[in-house]
Amino acid sequence: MPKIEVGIIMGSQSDWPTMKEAADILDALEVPFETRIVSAHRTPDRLWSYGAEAASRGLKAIIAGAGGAAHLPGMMASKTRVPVIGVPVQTRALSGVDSLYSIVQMPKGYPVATMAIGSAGAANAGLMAAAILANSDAALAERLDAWRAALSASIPEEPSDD
Ligand code: RP5
Repeated sequence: MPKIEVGIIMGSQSDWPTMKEAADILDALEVPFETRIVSAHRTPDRLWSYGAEAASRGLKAIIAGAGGAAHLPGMMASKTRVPVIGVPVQTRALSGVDSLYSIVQMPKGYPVATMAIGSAGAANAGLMAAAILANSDAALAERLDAWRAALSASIPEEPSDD
């Protein structure tokens, strides 16, 4: 069984289409991960136990996505020293600016590494988690370097009409 070192958590099933972008990146980089629905408001006890056990279970990074009054990443950061990467999920009412502001303005002492709103933010969260793990995993560092080089090589030098 591969060791799970990244947790992807989200406030609701409705966040999964966004958070799947993080999962897809981790799959591509062969980083084992787990996924859980953990809501700050609807399942606070689940949030607390996930945070309490995260470090002792060997998690090295937690990607936390939520929308609206998005307290999940910040509350998780208050409960564990495992780095928390926050993903503001885009909302219908306020386009995700509500999620962003809820996640980014943490008080001094409890950081959340906050990504962009929506799917780009979720994909970048996967890359950020992989980069954290790559500091102590040479094979993963090579895969991440190759992934970045391939992205760079896919960008044409000139625009086209096609
Ligand atoms: C948040 O409320 C979730 O993270 C989700 O983005 C938002 C809406 O949740 P649902 O009403 O779709 O379950 O807690």
